[in-house]
Amino acid sequence: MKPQNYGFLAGALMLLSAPLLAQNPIIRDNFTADPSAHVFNGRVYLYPSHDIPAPYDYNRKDWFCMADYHVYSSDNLVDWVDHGVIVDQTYVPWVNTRSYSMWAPDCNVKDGKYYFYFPANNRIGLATADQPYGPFRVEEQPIQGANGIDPCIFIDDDGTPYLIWSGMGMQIAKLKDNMKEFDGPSTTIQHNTPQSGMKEGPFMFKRNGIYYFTFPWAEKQRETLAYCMGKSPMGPFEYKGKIMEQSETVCWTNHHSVVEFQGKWYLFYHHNDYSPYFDKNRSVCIDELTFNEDGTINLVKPTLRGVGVTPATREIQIDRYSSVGPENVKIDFVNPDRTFDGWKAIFWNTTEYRQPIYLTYDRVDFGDKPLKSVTLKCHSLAGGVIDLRADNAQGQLLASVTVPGKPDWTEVVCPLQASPNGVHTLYVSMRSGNHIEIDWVRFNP
Ligand code: FUB
Repeated sequence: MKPQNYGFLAGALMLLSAPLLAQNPIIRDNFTADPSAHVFNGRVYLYPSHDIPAPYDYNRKDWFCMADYHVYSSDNLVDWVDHGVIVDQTYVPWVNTRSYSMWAPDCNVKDGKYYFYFPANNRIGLATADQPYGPFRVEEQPIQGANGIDPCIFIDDDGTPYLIWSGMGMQIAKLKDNMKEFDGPSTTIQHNTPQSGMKEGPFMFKRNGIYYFTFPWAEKQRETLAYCMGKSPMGPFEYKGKIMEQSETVCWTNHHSVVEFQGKWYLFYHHNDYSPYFDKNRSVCIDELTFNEDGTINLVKPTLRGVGVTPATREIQIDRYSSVGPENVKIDFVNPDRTFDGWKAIFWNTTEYRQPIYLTYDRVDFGDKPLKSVTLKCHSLAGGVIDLRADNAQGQLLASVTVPGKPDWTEVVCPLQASPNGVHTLYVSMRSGNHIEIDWVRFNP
């Protein structure tokens, strides 16, 4: 079997792969960056790049290192299926098989065929498939004339395809129907920004007849996400502002895409959540994007909670909180040596209680049948009591869970006093104790 034929397994894997849970970051077992999201046949497909720690045969230990691409999909933005590897650096005849330079890709559909564009060695390659999850067949040659990185494939409502990439400036070229040759010369996208600063990662979308040309832009220390609006994909474009400010922590890059799904708009972006000390191992996040009447975009503030509704019967990772009391709740890795194990919420107190010591996690679906008990994965040397309420501090008390004093993590099961119907915020507070760590909370039927 030729290497590029491994993609034939991808479709079959769809049903076998274990779903991954939501919250930010959305993919919790691999580093994922440069997210390109699209809706195909009512399902969201995510084509990120895939950061890996540098292997022995790659000596740039401090740089981006990417050997292949996976595709993920979801029908609710909460559960993500990993369809496996669709393209690897060893499948591409013109790529140095140890260059680990498979940077930000994009994919789109035209006339029932899926076109996956990827950069490597400053050129842009193409792979095609009949399904969004593959198998993808890699073209023998890169796209002639496209020198650079970060391809975006935008298809206008009339079916005209445009390839946009970051080269000497932001470039755009109309493509022929074969999707691999320019239909006319490429041009630099005319747009204005208030000051200079490196730009890359172009992403174009259209809403209500307006074309949005969006890009990461390092006008200060780190990359922000910025946007321009225009009347044609070829420009000119007028700068309108930021979609996201630079990260508060040390992730130098950001990279994004924008998608409409089930009547809402979403921003996919990345941050180095699972790799706080090395910003080239990044993770994809999602937050909602909203527009004003005139089409301008409201600034998106990154959240831990992310998007989507979490079923109460799943392990609810309350460390991905939606709000937190002003002090006395800290978030830390469960195991700093294995960051994909995720985080824990630490409720702590010193001498006197400065109540309330709490956090909230919104959009929990309790369903329409009463739930019977709750399990807390927790750890406390001295023990204490955690209260779980619906909605807020005054809300219905669901359970007061006694956390035993123990040296190890334990799963405590406690009967529920009440079980609400439908979607509620979960309010979690420490009633007594001075240090209780919680990994997750799960309600049981
Ligand atoms: O992922 C490698 C590079 O980092 C991408 O090509 C850029 O957009 C930046 O995210």
